[in-house]
Amino acid sequence: MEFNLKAVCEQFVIKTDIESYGNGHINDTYMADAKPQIILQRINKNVFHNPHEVMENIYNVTEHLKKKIVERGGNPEREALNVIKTKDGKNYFQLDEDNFFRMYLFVTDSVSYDIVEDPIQLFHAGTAFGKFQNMLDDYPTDNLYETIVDFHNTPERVNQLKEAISNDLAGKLADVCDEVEFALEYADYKSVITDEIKKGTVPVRVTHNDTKLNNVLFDAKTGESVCVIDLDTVMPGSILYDFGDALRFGASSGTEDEQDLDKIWFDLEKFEQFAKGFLTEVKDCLTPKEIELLPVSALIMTYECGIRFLADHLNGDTYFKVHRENHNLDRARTQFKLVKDIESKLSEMKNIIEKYV
Ligand code: ADP
Ligand code: GN1
Ligand code: MG
Repeated sequence: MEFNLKAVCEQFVIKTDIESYGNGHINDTYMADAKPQIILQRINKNVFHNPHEVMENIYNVTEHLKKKIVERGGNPEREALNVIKTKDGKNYFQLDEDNFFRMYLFVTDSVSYDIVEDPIQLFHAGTAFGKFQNMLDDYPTDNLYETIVDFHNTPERVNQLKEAISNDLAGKLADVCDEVEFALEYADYKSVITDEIKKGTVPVRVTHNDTKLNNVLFDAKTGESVCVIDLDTVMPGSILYDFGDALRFGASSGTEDEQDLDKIWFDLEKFEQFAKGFLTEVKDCLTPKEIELLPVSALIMTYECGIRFLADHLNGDTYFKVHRENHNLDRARTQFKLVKDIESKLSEMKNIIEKYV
């Protein structure tokens, strides 16, 4: 569907032409070199059924973050997302029943990465997500809508995969028997985090829940992290989700959709850099169970993402954006390769964690 984006920008009192931008899998993102530079996004209504609630969360969380950043002597226009309101004073513009747009200040002189070029970037990403966690430590969990129910409920994700297998909507099941077999074999890990949450040994905190490397912006000159973005899934969750998910993407030796699996392994140097940055910020607030589960959280989050990609492949690619045939299948395969490799490195990961807690 084509949109008159110029007219959409005018709703936010910005007169500009605008171009596609970034590599997110969910929303449609555009950037304009206007004054000020801005990001426009069409919120994915298929994924976020209630954009109003998403934007209320984001507005309240970013206001909270900006106060903290000012108290710490930082620059709130660069270190937090800044929601630009519409001419009617709203946090988003609703074009019609299905199409919701929001605008942010573009974080100036920033870049995001789809693959780690230098492990030090992961140290900076770890610091960014650790600081983000700290700044939201006193944000009340009951002040947040659950924008995607059961987002990191891995047992529920396994149920969704089983449903996709039995429906075989896209008729692809016969071609992915090996992947399905792997997914079902590794389902033994599915409840490791959720069981501890139920017991209360892993506390529910305000977490980001989508700590992919390209959801951190880095300073184009210094290479240090500037701002954590993509706040659609900020919800009550576990710190293990944020730790594990960041490593799933950041500590891989290759891109998420690499087709040559010989190029994919879990890089312990990258793991160590992220752990160092993250734990320097949060180690004092972790419970013993959280510390114990840090290594396996990388396995579980990678497994969960792998089965989500596989389920979407079987369902006919209705959730994640795809840019080629079998794109979700390629992504599932890299995740499963990583799961196996992480499993063989868990004891080394434990030793690394011990250095930083
Ligand atoms: P998605 O949910 O689709 O992943 P994101 O919010 O992560 O969407 O945005 C996609 C990409 O756009 C990011 O990875 C980043 O490169 C860029 N981006 C998003 N917001 C900003 C911003 N405020 N300033 C600079 N770049 C941004
Ligand atoms: C999506 O939006 P993006 O591209 O940052 C997804 C994450 C997945 C990730 C896999 C809301 O993240 O959960 O881990 O793709 N976000 C949502 O790359 O589903
Ligand atoms: Mg993103």
